[in-house]
Amino acid sequence: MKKFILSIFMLTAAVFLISGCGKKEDVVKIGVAGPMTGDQAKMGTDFKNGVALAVEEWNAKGGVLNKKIVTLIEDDQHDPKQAVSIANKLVNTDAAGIIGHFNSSCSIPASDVYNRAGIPMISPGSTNPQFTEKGYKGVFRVCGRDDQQGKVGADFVINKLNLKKIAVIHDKTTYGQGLADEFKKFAGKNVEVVYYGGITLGDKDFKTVLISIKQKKPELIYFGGIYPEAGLLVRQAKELGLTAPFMSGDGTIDPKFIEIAGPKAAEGTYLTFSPDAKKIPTAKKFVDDYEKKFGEIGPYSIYAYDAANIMLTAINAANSKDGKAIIEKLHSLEFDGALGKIKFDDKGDVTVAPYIIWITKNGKFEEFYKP
Ligand code: ABU
Repeated sequence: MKKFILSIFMLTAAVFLISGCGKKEDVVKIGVAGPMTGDQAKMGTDFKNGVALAVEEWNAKGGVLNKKIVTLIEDDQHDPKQAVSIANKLVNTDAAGIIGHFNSSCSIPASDVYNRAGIPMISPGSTNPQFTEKGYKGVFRVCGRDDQQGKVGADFVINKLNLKKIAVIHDKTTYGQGLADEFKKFAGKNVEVVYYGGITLGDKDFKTVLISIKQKKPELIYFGGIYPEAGLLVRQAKELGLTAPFMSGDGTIDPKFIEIAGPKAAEGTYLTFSPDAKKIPTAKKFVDDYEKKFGEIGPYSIYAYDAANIMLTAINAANSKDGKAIIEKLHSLEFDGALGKIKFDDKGDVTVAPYIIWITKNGKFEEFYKP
């Protein structure tokens, strides 16, 4: 009997070893986190595609640290609690770095988890200033900040449109309210804010708020929030006969905004975002390759692509999967991105973050004014 049990044990051990199940996977894992499902899924998909293209290019050249790179895609559903839950999941999977999240309301609480685990994160699109103000060494973003884009928007309203009365709405999120407050802080010095208030994320009917705004006769309505709500606000404002132009930030620059608002209502709306990636000479190869593979680039596709390349370059330079070594390289190196040269400051913000004014014309976003 003893002999029989011993043979079974040896046979099981042999099968286990031959199948490789006992070995630790010899790959470098990169976590990709964002809203992969739900009404902001377009942004998550842009992230996923941008990172996939960068990883495919690295793997074609042999990967990093002589290992294949694999991505671990996680969906935070733009919900802060879900973001913390997937952050905990990712730190337990031996990920060397994280590309994400999109929403500042997710990136900020998730950064507590990654920081505790010593894993670097680069957000392609979280613009709330608080994200990099916690003093975490491993937190980076390749986009600008809302104190920068809020000021650019306010200067445009004051100095170019010469307006005197505005309404400010936000979606009560970290990003939406934060951006609206930054805009109001700068604009409110020269312009009367005749309405200030929040709407609820996910609501579909904003007519009560818009009727109150109409009575105050503002010359512009500013919105801090994302395209699903922005599109509905613009459509319903038009239905109510509001003629004041609409302005918002980077959270609305997606074709979905025009689709939801309808091209007629969206005509003439302003927003702040960085310059058109399609006009940046260093981005040409990225744009061609991305569009061949996935179709039209999204606003944050190139940011995700650069974030992934930067993370992999830092891993390669550190010659290690150790978080501390990678973070050191992220702070010290200058990177050649599709967006151009990228260097992080001590906080993890990019040293150059240009914001410009865009306008919607004939159902498309166009660059309008460069400060
Ligand atoms: N920056 C656009 C929206 C993402 C966020 O910061 O919440």
